Amino acid sequence: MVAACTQLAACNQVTERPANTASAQTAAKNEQGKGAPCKPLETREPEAPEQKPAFPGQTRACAAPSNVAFDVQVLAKGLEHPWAVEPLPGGDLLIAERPGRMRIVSAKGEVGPPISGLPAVDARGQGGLLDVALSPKFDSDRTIYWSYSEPREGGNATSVSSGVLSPDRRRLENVRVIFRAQPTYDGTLHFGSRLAFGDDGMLYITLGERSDKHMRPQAQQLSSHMGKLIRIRPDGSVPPDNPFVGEAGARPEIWTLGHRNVQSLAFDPQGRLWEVEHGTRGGDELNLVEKKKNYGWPLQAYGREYSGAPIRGAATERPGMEQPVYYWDPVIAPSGMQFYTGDAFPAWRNSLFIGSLKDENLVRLTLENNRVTGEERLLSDRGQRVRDVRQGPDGALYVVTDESNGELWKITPRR
Ligand SMILES: [Ca+2]
Ligand SMILES: [Ca+2]
Repeated sequence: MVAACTQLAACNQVTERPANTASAQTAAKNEQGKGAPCKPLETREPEAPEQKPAFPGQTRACAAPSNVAFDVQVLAKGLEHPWAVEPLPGGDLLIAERPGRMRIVSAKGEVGPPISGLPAVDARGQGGLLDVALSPKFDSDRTIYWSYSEPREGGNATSVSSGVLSPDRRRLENVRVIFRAQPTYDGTLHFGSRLAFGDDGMLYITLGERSDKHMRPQAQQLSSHMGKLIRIRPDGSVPPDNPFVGEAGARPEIWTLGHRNVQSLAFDPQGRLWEVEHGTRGGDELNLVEKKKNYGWPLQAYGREYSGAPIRGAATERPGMEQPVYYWDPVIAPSGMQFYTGDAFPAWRNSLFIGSLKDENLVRLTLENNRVTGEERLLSDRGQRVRDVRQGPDGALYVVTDESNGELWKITPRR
């Protein structure tokens, strides 16, 4: 049973950041440039100590304490492995829970009942109900999109469905599957996936490569959706300007290739698409996503196998493959991301927020000229796996935690 925080005062928990003298701007300047010394945020031993970055600043960016004081309000508890939080117009929050439920939490923290009408999910392992996204025209069409591991004959794979939220917000109607990743595979790992709409009106979908060694090469094969970013119209049809349309044997929905397992996707304020993907041990990656490009996996990668062995056949640099803008060693296990554009936190404007499952915190990056200039970790005191982070219409940040008793947090400037 999900218990709402009916008395907000009782649910509120306040976090104050420790005071720091350096500002984010100072740290960023140090890194940008002129050879001035900088203290990297990451000081732990690397997991792949032999690897070298392709350019300065590709890993271990300067510590960039923003010295922003904020409150964390626990809006809801008792959510079962929430995978996505999507702010609705007006301030309520749409939540996806991995076992296969979607529900609305009101702006005041009242947890609504599961919304009916969703298709079945295969919730074993990393599977289940994954991301949700609102139609760009949600105000008029009330349409919701969601990704999930779809149980199929012979296994499962990631699919995306759309449905219209009923006026009483209790049901999804006109539900239809608009995308089915191929091939079907009998496994429980690396489904991706995040959804994001571009200014071009297209829906971008991230997919994993299903993890098992014999599946990995499919990330480089255009005949497979595995390990790809997908671009489709909201009705599921293929836009004619996709890069592999008309290429024999290629799946026309593919936008980019060579991805491992992407659970973070967001457009920046300039309209460019970025993703963060789960790498091997010592190789989580931030990438700027551009049409038709090859992001390397499994031929180009940072990190090692989780067994500690080298990745057979992989190098950290290969011609024709994109370098990550940034990589984490040790890994953070990234999920969810948001470029901050609100007015509530002027010091955080243009920062990139990324959830960390493994380190149980919220990563904040500063970027300049497509390079990471600073890194900060927030919410570390709470000890919960951060699964998704989104900005609300009020400029607050909303976070859900990947726990059996998962929570929804609202982050606002300290009163
Ligand atoms: Ca989402
Ligand atoms: Ca890569």
